[in-house]
Amino acid sequence: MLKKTTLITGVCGEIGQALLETLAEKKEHNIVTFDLKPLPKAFQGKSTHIEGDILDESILAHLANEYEFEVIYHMAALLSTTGEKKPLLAHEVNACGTIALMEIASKQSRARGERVKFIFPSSIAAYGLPDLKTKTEHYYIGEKECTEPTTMYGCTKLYCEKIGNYYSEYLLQLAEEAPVRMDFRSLRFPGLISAFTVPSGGTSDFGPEMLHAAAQNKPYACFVRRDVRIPFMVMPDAVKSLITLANAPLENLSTRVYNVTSFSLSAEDFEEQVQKYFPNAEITFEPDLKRQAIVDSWPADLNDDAARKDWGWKPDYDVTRAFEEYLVPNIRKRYR
Ligand code: AKB
Repeated sequence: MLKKTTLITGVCGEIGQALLETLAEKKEHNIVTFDLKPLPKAFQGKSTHIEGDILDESILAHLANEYEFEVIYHMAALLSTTGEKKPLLAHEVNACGTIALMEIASKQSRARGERVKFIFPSSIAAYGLPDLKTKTEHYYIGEKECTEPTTMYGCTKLYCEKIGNYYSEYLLQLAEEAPVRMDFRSLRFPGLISAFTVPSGGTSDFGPEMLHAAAQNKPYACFVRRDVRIPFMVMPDAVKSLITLANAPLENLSTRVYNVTSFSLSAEDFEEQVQKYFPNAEITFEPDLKRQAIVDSWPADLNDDAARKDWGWKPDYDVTRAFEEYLVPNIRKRYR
């Protein structure tokens, strides 16, 4: 018999692991997880795990035939730095893989007459500011401004936002009777910081890398200039935002793509926070001009008014609470 299910793709990534932990605790869902890698030991038993490639049609057919999805959290993606090293693969995974999954959500929505929710993490990489002057002048970027991404990762995120909107509002618009369509909802995330995992392949990674290195007494050479500024958020708030958006009544949503953020820090501010808790940290700044240029094209901060107004978004962690109560104690424990 088909079981009503929540699917998490890319579960072995940073957001995927944190999301599985929270959803499994709630015990409200039959959870299926999907990733190229096996589920880490600590998570075994929390979900039915399927190991495979998002581009493998036979695995996708198996998922579609075996389960009735209520919610799909589609976290699988190549991040911005990896995407610049392998742009075609990033396009395949991030764009083609996402559309293949949207097809499943769409077909199941039509077959059951119920809108399958498709929750998609987008990113500040969907923005592209042409120069530092514009970055300073357009400080709190709104969803509709400056969407000229400079990376394959950013292009695929922006593109999938558009396709998600298309699948939710217009797919089969010429059919005699309007079909029941999937329900796409997306969050444009800032740089995310977890106490339990270290990112890889992203360009906002300089923040979390600096902190995790300091906690291990390792020297760290930061790959961006001191003055580079982007918004950040800690992982519990990222998970909270995904679940709150997924549970929000559709009639409250004025858009399908929302900015969310918590605090904005320059690389130097980040260093200051790290030094406050790890005074012996050895941090130097050795900018990599190419990765630097990517971060320069991202906004200094985000305007998340729409999320606050439509579905009550409010981060639990400002910068002080983030370091004092979540990051530092958990990271200290981790490397003790
Ligand atoms: C990356 O750096 O690629 C990601 C992001 C900001 O979306 N962390």
